[in-house]
Amino acid sequence: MSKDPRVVKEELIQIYPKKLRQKRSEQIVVTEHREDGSVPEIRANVRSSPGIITQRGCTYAGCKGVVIGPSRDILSIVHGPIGCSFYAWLTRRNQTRPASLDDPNFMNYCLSTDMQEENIVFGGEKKLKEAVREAFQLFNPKAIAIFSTCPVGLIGDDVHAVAREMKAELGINVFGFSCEGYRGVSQSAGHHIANNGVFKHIIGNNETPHEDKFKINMLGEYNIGGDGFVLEDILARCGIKQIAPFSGNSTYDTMANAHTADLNIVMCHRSINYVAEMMEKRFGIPWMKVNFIGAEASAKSLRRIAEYFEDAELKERVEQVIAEEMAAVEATRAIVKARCEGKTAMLFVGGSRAHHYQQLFTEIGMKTIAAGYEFGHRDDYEGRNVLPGLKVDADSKNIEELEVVPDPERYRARRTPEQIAKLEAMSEMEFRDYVGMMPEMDDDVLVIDDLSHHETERLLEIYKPDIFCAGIKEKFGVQKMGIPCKQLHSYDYGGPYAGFKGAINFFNDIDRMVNMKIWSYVTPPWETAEKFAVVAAD
Ligand code: CFM
Repeated sequence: MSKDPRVVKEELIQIYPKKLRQKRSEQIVVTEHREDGSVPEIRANVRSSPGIITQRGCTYAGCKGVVIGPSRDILSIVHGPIGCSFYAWLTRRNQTRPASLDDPNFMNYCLSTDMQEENIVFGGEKKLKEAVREAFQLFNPKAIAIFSTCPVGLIGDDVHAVAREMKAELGINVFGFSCEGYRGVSQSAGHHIANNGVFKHIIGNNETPHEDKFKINMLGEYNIGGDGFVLEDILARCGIKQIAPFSGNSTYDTMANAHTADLNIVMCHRSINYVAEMMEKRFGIPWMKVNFIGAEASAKSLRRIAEYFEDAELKERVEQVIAEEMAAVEATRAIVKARCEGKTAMLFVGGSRAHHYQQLFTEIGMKTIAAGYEFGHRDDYEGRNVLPGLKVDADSKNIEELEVVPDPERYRARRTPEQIAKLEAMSEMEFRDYVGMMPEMDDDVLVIDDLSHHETERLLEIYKPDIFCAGIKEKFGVQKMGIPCKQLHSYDYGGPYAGFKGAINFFNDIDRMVNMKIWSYVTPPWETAEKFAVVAAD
């Protein structure tokens, strides 16, 4: 059948009932750069349709698993049935490195109130209080975070009241999250709820000063497979002090101290842009989007940071680090590119990686032929310039928007509007902006929001890409069709993939996957269905 993306789009959705067909038709677009500089409008951040088999996760996953979970000394208690805790236990590869063996690290634990029918009927607040007291006695943490699961919202337990009471009783920071799984349409709502909590209950609580000249926070970096370790090393060698990572390899104190930095750099826009915005309003810290996925992208991001600080010595050191790292990158890239050039990739990941990883494929000559987010919003696809025109629907209204005003004592504009304008004019450095995925893609490529399983199968059959990037839920279904599937959430137990050393790892891993002969020996299940039927009948 035709591989024309417009024809394929119709093919993907023709099986659906009329109403769903219309909806999916708005969630699937073909890229184009229009004369006025715009890209096509996509429908995103709306509910998944029942029965469609989405890749998405829930709001609780976005709050507990993604944003707060990676902070090693905040003790997480899940208020809900045991399954919610068990299935979130050690399932994301956010690594952490305590300074010593005596330092608290709760990441391996799985704490739950283990709600039973009795608690559903008579309420679970008493059980939650007992759990908080018990956890405090056992672990003596600085902070305890309480996460609500679906039944908590349904029966109306007030986790915030419990948190306030326990905070007063125990004398440590205790805070709760109304992040019931159903609260939003996806993980994305959980990110927003977590951002609000981090801002309200953590940032600004630690006034430790730092003498360093160049102080930044790294937002939206979760240290999957050790990515954060690679970036910490690069920044340190450049002489840039990272006050707080949000939240890979972080602690309560580092995040509480974040307001002392002079710049926020944002890796994953989707999961943490709210914190960046709120910190600018309250403390006067500007933010800019960076990307450390891809060697060239990493070099560009480092140069942007150096330009922001307008320091000749820093710029020199940054150039030195880039030069040191690039030699090894180029050596591997030349070998891998010769073997991978012209091959094709599809990327369907959460909210950032489907964009960022296109860069790594481009660097080895591979072409992205379809991409999409599980839960990205229109600004992640089209750029933040669409934000003023976005309609806020009932599902988004469900999530609190914090009113943020300048802190009367601690607000200090790190740069004047004139300095910002000058920096923006000097290079392509933009503040408070994210251009989005589509403007950086080639024309005539399929972009699909909240890809369904049916669409995945049809895409694979029609295009037969050399590699499909997604998660564990998709992986084995895809590989049974004879196509290697790279997990871009967990990295298939590999990585790190960030920065320069990460790029080398990625190039080598992709080379192995796309050039492995074994895939050509796999017969897709539908071609063997008859054979199986005969065997079964015998
Ligand atoms: Fe940001 Fe992430 Fe992502 Fe994300 Fe995620 Fe993740 Fe992801 Mo999985 S924070 S949006 S909610 S970059 S866990 S580290 S890989 S879906 S693309």
